[in-house]
Parts: sequence; C-alpha cells; structure tokens
Amino acid sequence: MEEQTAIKTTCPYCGVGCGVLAMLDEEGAAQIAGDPQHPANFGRLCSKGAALGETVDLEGRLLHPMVDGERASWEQALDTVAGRLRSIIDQHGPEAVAFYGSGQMLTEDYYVSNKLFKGFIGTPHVDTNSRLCMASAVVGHKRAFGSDTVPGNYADLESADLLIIAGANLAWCHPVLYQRVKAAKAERPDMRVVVIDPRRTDTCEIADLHLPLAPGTDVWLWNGLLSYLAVEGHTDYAFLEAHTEGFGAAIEAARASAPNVPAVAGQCDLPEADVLAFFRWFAATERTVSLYSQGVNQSSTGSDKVSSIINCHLLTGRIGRSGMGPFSITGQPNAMGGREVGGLANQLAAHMDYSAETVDRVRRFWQAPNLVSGPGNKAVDLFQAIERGEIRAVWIMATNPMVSLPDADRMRRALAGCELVVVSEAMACTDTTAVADVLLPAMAWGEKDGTVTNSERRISRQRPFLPPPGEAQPDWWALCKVALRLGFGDGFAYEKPAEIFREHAALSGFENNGSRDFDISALANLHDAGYEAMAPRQWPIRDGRDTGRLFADGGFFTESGKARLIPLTPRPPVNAPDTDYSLVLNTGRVRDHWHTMTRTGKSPRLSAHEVTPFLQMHPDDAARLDLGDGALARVHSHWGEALARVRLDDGQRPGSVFMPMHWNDQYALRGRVDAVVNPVTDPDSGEPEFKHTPVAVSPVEVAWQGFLLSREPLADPPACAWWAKARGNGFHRYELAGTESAEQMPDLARALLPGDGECLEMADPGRNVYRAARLVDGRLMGCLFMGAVTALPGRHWLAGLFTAEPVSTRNRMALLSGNPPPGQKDAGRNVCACFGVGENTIIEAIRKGCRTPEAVTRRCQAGGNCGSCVPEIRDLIGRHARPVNRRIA
Ligand SMILES: Nc1nc2c(c(=O)[nH]1)N[C@H]1C(S)=C(S)[C@@H](COP(=O)(O)OP(=O)(O)OC[C@H]3O[C@@H](n4cnc5c(=O)[nH]c(N)nc54)[C@H](O)[C@@H]3O)O[C@H]1N2
Ligand SMILES: Nc1nc2c(c(=O)[nH]1)N[C@H]1C(S)=C(S)[C@@H](COP(=O)(O)OP(=O)(O)OC[C@H]3O[C@@H](n4cnc5c(=O)[nH]c(N)nc54)[C@H](O)[C@@H]3O)O[C@H]1N2
Ligand code: SF4
Ligand SMILES: [Mo]
Repeated sequence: MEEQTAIKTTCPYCGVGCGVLAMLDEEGAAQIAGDPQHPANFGRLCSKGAALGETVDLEGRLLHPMVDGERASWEQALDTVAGRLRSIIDQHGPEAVAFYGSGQMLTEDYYVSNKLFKGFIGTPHVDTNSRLCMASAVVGHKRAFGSDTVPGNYADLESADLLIIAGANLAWCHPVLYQRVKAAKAERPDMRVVVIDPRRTDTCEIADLHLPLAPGTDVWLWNGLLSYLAVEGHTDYAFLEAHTEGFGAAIEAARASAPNVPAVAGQCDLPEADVLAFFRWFAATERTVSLYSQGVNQSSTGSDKVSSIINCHLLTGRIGRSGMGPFSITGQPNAMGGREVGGLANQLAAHMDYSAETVDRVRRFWQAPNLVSGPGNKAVDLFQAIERGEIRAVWIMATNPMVSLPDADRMRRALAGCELVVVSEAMACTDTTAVADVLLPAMAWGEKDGTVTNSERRISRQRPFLPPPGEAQPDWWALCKVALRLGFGDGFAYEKPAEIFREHAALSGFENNGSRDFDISALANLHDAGYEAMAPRQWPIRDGRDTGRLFADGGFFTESGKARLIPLTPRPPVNAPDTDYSLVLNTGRVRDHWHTMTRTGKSPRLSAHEVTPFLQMHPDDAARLDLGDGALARVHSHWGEALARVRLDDGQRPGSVFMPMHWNDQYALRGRVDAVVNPVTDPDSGEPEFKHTPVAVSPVEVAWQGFLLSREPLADPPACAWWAKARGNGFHRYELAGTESAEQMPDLARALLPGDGECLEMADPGRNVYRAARLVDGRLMGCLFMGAVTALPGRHWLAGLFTAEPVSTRNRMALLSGNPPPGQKDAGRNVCACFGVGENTIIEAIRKGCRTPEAVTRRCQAGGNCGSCVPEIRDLIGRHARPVNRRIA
C-alpha cells in the first residue's frame, strides 16, 4: 500500500496495539495493511487485524438514536437521557446513577465520562469491563509498586533468556507479540519459554516446558519458586535492602505454604521434575520476563497470583532492566488508557486514588461541583446493586455486558428491571441493546478519532478514514451534550478530541512533581496539528527530563519509595467441584473472534475457523459421559446453562472443560457461556473468576444434527432444538440439531429453505437422513443436510458452490452427496484465515512431503502471512506426516 496516501491508525482489537495503514480503494473498499513504522508491530498484522476491511461495512450498524424502541432524533434522545437522569437524581440522589464503560473507548471518551459522572453528576459508581480483565493486575501493581505501572517494553520479551507465559494464550490473543517472540527464539535458540496453563494451547508450540497445573493453583507454584530461590541462595540482598520492604514475611509465608518441590508438585498436580526444571531455569536466568494474562487475573485469587509473580522478580532484583520483569499484558486496545483516566470504580483520575488530598486536587482541577469522595461499586457489585434497585439508571458504553458478565442471565434480569438503561453502541442488535431504553449510535473504528494506550504504555492515535455513517457521533460528544443539558456545560464545552487530550495530559502533571507514575504533561500544550500528527509514544512523557526505564533505579511510588513483597497464603478457588458438578469450566478466547463477535462475526474469513460454540473435553471425560466428538452437550452449573458441540482434545486437562466466551443470542441458541459462570470475584480486585466454575455436562437428546447453507439469511432464528450461525462468503451458515423424526423433516426443510425454484431432495428415513437443495435458474439458493453427526459431509465444497454459479451439471449431480465429484477437491475446514487455505489442502501438502510449516507455506501459502495458524499446521504435520520410505540402496 502507498504509505503516503494511507491513514495511519491503530488496530481496535487487542492490547498489542498494532499500527495500521488504512485507505479506501477506488471502489470504496477499505484496504488494510500493517504499519511498518509502528513500534508495536513493524508492519505485521494478525488474522483479525488483516480482516478489518471486512468488518467496516454498514450492515447491522446502529445509525440513529432510539428511545423506548422508537426511532428518535438526537435532540429527543439527549433530552430523554438528561431528563430521566435528572429526575432519578432528584428523587434518589446521584448515587442512583451509574456508568459502565469499556477498554474499547478512546482515552478522550473515557476521560469525559469519568469527569462527568464522578465530578459533576457526583456518583462513584463508574466502572468498566476492565474490571473483568485487568483489575487483579492493577491491585498487584499497586500493592508492589505503589502505582499501577507496567514497567516493561515489548523488546524485553525478545531480549529475555527465559520467557514465562502464565495464563495467557499469546498465540491466539496477542498474535503479533507472539510472532515477535517466536522470531526472537528462532534467532537465539538458547532462549527458553515456559508456558503455565492447565490447557495445552497453541502457545505451547514454542514452549520448552509446559506446566499444565491444576486450575487455580498458581500461587502455590510461585510461592514454591519464591521459597526455592530464597533457600537456594538466589536472593539479591543488595536490591532487597535498597529498594524493597516486606521480603522476610513474604518468604516466610511462601515457605509455610509451599516449602519444597514435592509439596508444590502435589498441590499443582505436576510432575516434580517439571516443577524443579522450572525453578532451576528461573534461578539460573537473570534475564527473565514473566508475562501473564487472564489465567492469572480472572480468578478469586487473581490479585495474589499477580503478587506471587512480582514477589519472585523483586526477590531476585529482576525488574527495571532490559530483558526482565513481570509483564501484565492488557487485553483491550485501550485497557491501559482507561486506567490512566481513572475509569475503575476504586480510582479517581489520572492514576490517583481517593485520598483527601487527591480529591481536593481533582476538584480544583476540574472545578467540579459534586466530586465524589470515595470508591463506588465494582462491575459485578454494580449490576447486583441494579438488581436491588439501589442503582436506577445506568449508561453503558462500548461493552456488551449481557454476554460478558458472569451469571449473565441474572444480570440480564437485573438490567431488564432497571428504570433507565442507556446504551451507546455501534451495532443495532446485541444482547445488551435488547434491554436498553435509549440507544445512542456511536462512531466506530475507522470513523472515530482519538488515542489509545497499548500494553507497553505506548499512546497511539486512532484516526478516521471513513465518513461517519447515518447519525453516528463520537462517544465523547454524546456525553458532553448530556452534560450540557444537566447544566454542566462549562466543564464540557469541548469541540474536538485534541482539547480533551490536552486537559487529560495537564491533569496527569497537575501537582505531580514526580509523585505519580502516569505523567504525560509534556503533551498538555500540544497544538491541534501536533495532536493530529502525534507519533506513537510511550509514557511517562515529562518536560525536560529523560524518564528512561521505569524502576531502573528503584524509584517506586510507595511512600517509602520501596517496592513491597507481599506475604501470600494460597487459597483454592471459591467453588470446588462436587458430585453434582464434578467438572471445572474454564473459559476464554478463540483465534479469530473478538469477544461478543459484533465485528468479527461479520467477516467470512474470521468466521470460518471456529463456527459453533464448542466444549473442549478430554476424551476420557467424554467417554465417561457417553459423549462423542461433535455431540451436542448441555453444560450447566448452579447459575445457568449453555449448549455447545463437544470437541475431544487430549490437550485438555482431565476434569476440566473449556468453552469460548464469544457466542451469544445473536449467533447461537444458548451459546452464552457466561450464563453458566459463577459470579465469584477476587476480594481485593473484584475481578470475576471466569476460569473456574464447577459444572456438569450431559448429552442433549436430539434425533439429528445438520446444517443449512443459505444465500439469504433466515428472517427468524431456525425453529430447531439448537442452532448456531456464521457468515460465509456469499451465504449464511447455520449449524443445527433437532428432535424431528424422518417424517417431519420435509416440513422443517420447507421452513428452512423457503421460496420457489427447483427443489432436489433425498431421504433415507431408515437412517434418519434427509437432504435437500433449492436452485433458482441454476443458482444454488440453499442446501440442508440432516442426519447423524457421522453421516454429515464437510461444508467446504458446498460453500464454494455459492460463489461458482450457476452450478454445473456435474456439481449438481454431486450436490446432495455433499462431496465433490471425482477430480474436484474439497479444501476442508479453513485453517489459514489470511489466505483461506483449508485443512485438506494442507494435509495434501504434508502427504506430498512437506515436513515443516515453512515447506507447507511454500507449497500452498498457508501460514505465510500473520503466522497465527502455524501451530495448527505443525499439529497437522504431526498427525499426517508418514515416515518417508527410503529404498535401501
Ligand atoms: N483472538 C482474540 N484475541 C483477544 C481477545 C479476543 O476476544 N479474541 N480479547 C482480548 C482481551 S480483552 C483479553 S483480556 C486477552 C486475553 O488473553 P488471554 O488471557 O491470553 O486469553 P484467555 O483465553 O482468556 O485465557 C488465557 C489462558 O488462561 C488459561 N487458564 C485458565 N485457568 C488458569 C489457571 O488457573 N492458571 C493459569 N496459569 N492459566 C489458566 C486458559 O486455559 C487460557 O488458555 O485477549 C485479547 N486478545
Ligand atoms: N466467560 C468469560 N467472560 C468474559 C471473559 C472471559 O475470559 N470469559 N473475559 C472478560 C474480558 S477480559 C473482557 S475485556 C470482556 C469483553 O466483553 P465486552 O466488552 O462485553 O465485549 P465486546 O464484544 O468487545 O463489546 C464491545 C461492544 O462495543 C461495541 N462498540 C464497538 N465500537 C464501539 C464504539 O466506538 N463506541 C461504542 N459506544 N460501542 C462500540 C461493540 O459493537 C460491542 O457490542 O469480557 C469479559 N467476559
Ligand atoms: S495482534 Fe492482531 S488483534 Fe492485536 S493489535 Fe495486532 S493486529 Fe490487532
Ligand atoms: Mo479483556
């Protein structure tokens, strides 16, 4: 792409924060490429970033405000929001009002929302989906450093000699960073990687050691490491004396709970030799980085897990220098920015908590008439307060909590009973917009303008390259217009994001004098053109001082200036499995979907990798429950239930099952895993225990499974016992299951394949098989296959018939078999999203002698762009490569 004409912006997905070059081609289609100059990605993009162009069309967008289900003008909608807020505040006080935001808001939107609700409306109940994500890391940082500081840089991951990846599936969730690590390891094969995760994930591809610990036992492991380091003489006393406090108590607590390798191995259910190898490697490797994500944070002991990791780095003085340190990786594109403005309920603003002094300072800076004086409800508490009727109005922005909160059915009932629900959204139909009273259309990525901060504290610009559609407005704009109507116009007279950014930068430096880590005061006087042109920059950004590496020479933000080691007593997860709910449900992400799928669900490329909600199980557990691969299963807990197809995987720990978080009411029947997840939270951080819910799994009795591929989407969800839908190229795919008998199948087929034209049919009632297809003028309009799971054909050859039209006579004859006629190939399940290469194509390359992913790439392109599918290609090589028969000369 021509760099001169492209707009430089930032990817709206994960916390890696890759730079993107975006432009519109002559047909008006978005062209996307990695920005070679951006220091996060140097030109790379993962499958999600590369497919951004497929997600920016207007289908499904919320294009105008809605009030009580009716289309409204902005005037009406803003008047309604302000009027109803005012009357609730007058009757019940400001604390009856709440704001629930998101790490996908821009810093400018976030800043304005925090200021409006905490400073002017006067409610402390301002929290964000970062509570579900980063809150435990924040607690761990503050306990240790006195500030919420991520001290490291991405380059440290590349220069480390030992990289520990704890509770993170980097290969899928931070793919570009994973590729950077992988390249570094290829260059320096001595670099070691340890993965700590109960599941064997694709990230294990680069692991020298995988520790599949029992879920929730991380603190035992790291406490064990701390006591090992102390006993074996790896304590850096000079650093400890000069820069830390509390190490005696921390070591004592570690030794009491995890005294030796056998004890740790027993608690964590790991081989002793592996635990010892991990401890020895850590002990012996100065340049060690410990990177962690949701397997650590999303736990009832998440804060302690974080502290247990940081303790080991402090004991060995491995922090503040290149190639070492604890590294909390953020999930969302602006999780970091949200923390900077103070978007969490227990923070005030600009990395300031609630003390008399900071409250006074922020009041003066904002000239805030109603500044709150203490923390408010954290996300789960906030929705429970809505349920109790204490909170009567909530404004939700850029998050879909009816899918993403634990105990989600109960949260939905709570929200349905709430007096005023305002939702600022980019999409019209989500599980959350379904319960809103007022919908405000937001500008989305490609349209909106502002800044985000990535995992290494780098502030980058998101710049618009598309015109705003319909009546969509920036989120900050809607907040300011409501502020104006509430009588707070003076504090919210912003006309552009640059003005907000300058104020935010000024607050970060206001009476700071080096007392707070977050300081970007050098940008407080940035003129508009400077803001427009701002290159990606890491904070702190202070005037006149080179801040260099954080914590390079101690300089922690506690009162004493010393970092604190925390004594930790490990606790098991709150809810233990019992005879009724004997399996542990773990939840998380898949490679090509983003959260609740509102954007990635639009992309055929991204929807092809994982098509339905699935329940990953160890084959032994599945056999015990009489569940085969592909069977439809019900997962249920004390809190609720979900449906998913079983996937057998021996990388899954026996006793644990895994289900992705993405599916929701728009994409599947009862696919919301959070309906099942317990609402347990960490007592210190309030972060939910998303990775540990005791569940039972049982087969769902259905007479058939099947699928429908249809050129047009169905007007209503299929009337079947179960369905999931996905976007294809030129068609809509529905995976189905039902209870209909062979006699009832033709009726169902008529409902699922409506319209005129020619109908092909095939029935084998004895085997409960029924197949039908409908064609109009030789074009395939849809096809339906029903039968036993094992009797269903692959979908890929059939899918291709929607783009190759009209259907040829040979293909037509083969249609109801579901398999290509002789001589044609079925590419199989999509593995490489970038080049659309199917599993069968890759297997064929392997059978023809490709024995490395590189060789596969050379033959069929798969894996040659973002590299996210390389672990899967390697797995296919392992399964399909036959030893080459050498003829003995
Ligand atoms: N493709 C994709 N990428 C994303 C996102 C997405 O939706 N899709 N979302 C982004 C966001 S917001 C976030 S927060 C990040 C999350 O990124 P990650 O944290 O890497 O992703 P998860 O899949 O939630 O969970 C990570 C791993 O924790 C493991 N785990 C479960 N229990 C335990 C435990 O007790 N101990 C340990 N050590 N590990 C455990 C799980 O098996 C899982 O493999 O991803 C970001 N990137
Ligand atoms: N079971 C389980 N649940 C989880 C997790 C887990 O691992 N397991 N992870 C948790 C974590 S870490 C996270 S971060 C959350 C994420 O969960 P959510 O935040 O609920 O998920 P998203 O789908 O990202 O929601 C973002 C919404 O904002 C909309 N949107 C996009 N752009 C804009 C914009 O510019 N303005 C506005 N106003 N709206 C916009 C999107 O259409 C979408 O509906 O899920 C949490 N829930
Ligand atoms: S790794 Fe992928 S999803 Fe994350 S910022 Fe980069 S391109 Fe976007
Ligand atoms: Mo997240």
